[in-house]
Amino acid sequence: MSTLSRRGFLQSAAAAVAAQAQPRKPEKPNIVLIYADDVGYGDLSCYGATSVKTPNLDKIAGGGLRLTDAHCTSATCTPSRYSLMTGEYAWRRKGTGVLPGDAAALITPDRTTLPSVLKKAGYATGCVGKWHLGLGDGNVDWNQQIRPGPNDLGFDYSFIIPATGDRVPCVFVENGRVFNLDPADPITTSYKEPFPGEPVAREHPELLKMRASHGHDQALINGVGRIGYMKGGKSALWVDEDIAFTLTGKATRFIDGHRTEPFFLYFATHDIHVPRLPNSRFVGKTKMGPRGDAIAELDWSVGEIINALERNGLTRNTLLMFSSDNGPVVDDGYQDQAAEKLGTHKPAGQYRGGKYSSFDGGTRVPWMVRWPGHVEVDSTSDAPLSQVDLLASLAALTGQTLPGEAAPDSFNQLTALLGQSKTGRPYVIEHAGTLAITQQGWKYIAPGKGQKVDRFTNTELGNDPDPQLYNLREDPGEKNNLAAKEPERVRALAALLDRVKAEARSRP
Ligand code: NG6
Ligand code: CA
Repeated sequence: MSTLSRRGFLQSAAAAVAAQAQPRKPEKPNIVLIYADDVGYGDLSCYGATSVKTPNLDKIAGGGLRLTDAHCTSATCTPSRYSLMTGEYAWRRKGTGVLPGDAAALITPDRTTLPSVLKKAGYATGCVGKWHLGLGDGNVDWNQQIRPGPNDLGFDYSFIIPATGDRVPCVFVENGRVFNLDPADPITTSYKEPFPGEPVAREHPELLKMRASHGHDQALINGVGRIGYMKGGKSALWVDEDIAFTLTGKATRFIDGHRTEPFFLYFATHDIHVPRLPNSRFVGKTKMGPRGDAIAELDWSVGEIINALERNGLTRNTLLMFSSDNGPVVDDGYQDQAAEKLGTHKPAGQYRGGKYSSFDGGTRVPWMVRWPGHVEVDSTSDAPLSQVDLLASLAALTGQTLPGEAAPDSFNQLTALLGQSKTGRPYVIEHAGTLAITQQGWKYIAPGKGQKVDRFTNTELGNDPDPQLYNLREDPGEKNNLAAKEPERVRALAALLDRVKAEARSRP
């Protein structure tokens, strides 16, 4: 028995003695979900990376479960987050692609959401970090209370990046109000036209500390070109190099402030999305340049969360999870030497493709789960799991029944999530340019239009006008298309996919 599993065994034995002494209370562990941005399956040392060390992330894995066939629902941010929050595949709805920073709220306040379910169960709910699910009614005024937003969808507290680090407005919003805004310097944004007198990145390359490799040539803020234009709000602008500190501080403060009641914290980091500008404390921590150093910064943030739980005596009673919103990308639009300095590092591990791709690298992401005494230490599971299942699984954990129309694609996979069952969901649907479905190790990618390799990011997208079929157990790298040899399997998987598409709900 390893030291870790022995400790786990002793802890469970102690818990069993305590359970005999007292009547069992309903289980309401605190729930912390650390949701990173663009972290690939191979980016953490606990998933095989050697060019970067992630001791804090490895601590979650060592103290719990490492899932090896876990997927976000889409190969980009907005649709994955939409599914996480609503338990519905984003591709069922129009307008769920990568959103601009001035987009209206995608999720309406009448919907059942992950935080609303936990709030109903008596949890204090907090959202810190990247949102990217739209805000307001489509005509957002950054100088007023902004609604709807996270606080209308079940979060008691929110401190967010409205969209992404590379999209305007480059300000935080706390409980619907721009953080540190000077009312005398109001904010206006536009995704169409520049504002006269405001610097534009494509006109002032000499002012840039990091140049774009594609796009990112509009508003010039903190020496970085962004997507979209903005004016005003000078006192509220974030400093990219401090984002991790600001967000981590808000997240740990939320934990400190709620130590005496059950809480749910959704901590959505900016790392390791572009622009990658880690704090000077992390610059040079790896040989991979800003992308590797951003992983080191992410690991520091995770360590701070672990410490906050520890110092409040909450480690044992907290279900702590880590995952990512889509697969990895190397060059995502800035000249940050991510490709040049990659060396032997494999961001998607043995899988093909990455962010934007229908190949497994697009959605197969790290997912670790730690809950001392409930999840076996230092364990792994290849149970197929999708982030769309989190809503129904946590509803089950907190003893709730979902209304019929809620979370239409979310399966209760609580036992798989805790490593108690290795079965997992019966099939997994992956969404990028086209849809793919995996069942018992066989993956079908529906015919897809468009380029095979993205000319900006150099990602293999998995698009092919012909159907593709891969045996992931023998060919995890999706190199050998068996569709022509196995027409029956292609037909069966395509039919299953069509059925799920045709129904408005797939939840059993
Ligand atoms: C792309 C951006 C990319 C990133 C992505 C969204 C360009 C050229 N590329 O359009 O940098 O922002 O959108 O990423 O602008 S996500 O993780 O939020 O989905
Ligand atoms: Ca992302």
